[in-house]
Amino acid sequence: MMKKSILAALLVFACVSSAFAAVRTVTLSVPGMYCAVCPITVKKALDKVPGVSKVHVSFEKKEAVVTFDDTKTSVKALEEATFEAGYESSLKAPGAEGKTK
Ligand SMILES: [Cu+2]
Repeated sequence: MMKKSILAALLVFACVSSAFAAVRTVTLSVPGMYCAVCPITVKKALDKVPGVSKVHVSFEKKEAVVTFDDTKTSVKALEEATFEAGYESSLKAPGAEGKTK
């Protein structure tokens, strides 16, 4: 009886922790892109990061929308990847969208 409840508790814990291990989508601001080839370089750099499943880079918006598994990589690793490729990037704060310059 006791053992079973411990097992049940472990199972619940496993479910909870896998719920935290979520696929996240973040928007990175990449202000250093100045021509149409830049987004391709940025996309390639982000695609190479393990755990990244989807990358969409917009030259017009100067941003990269990245979908990744946060158990395999982090926003910091993504920023480092673009930096390695020659572009500084930073996480766009939610709500910064549509902000006038
Ligand atoms: Cu360029």
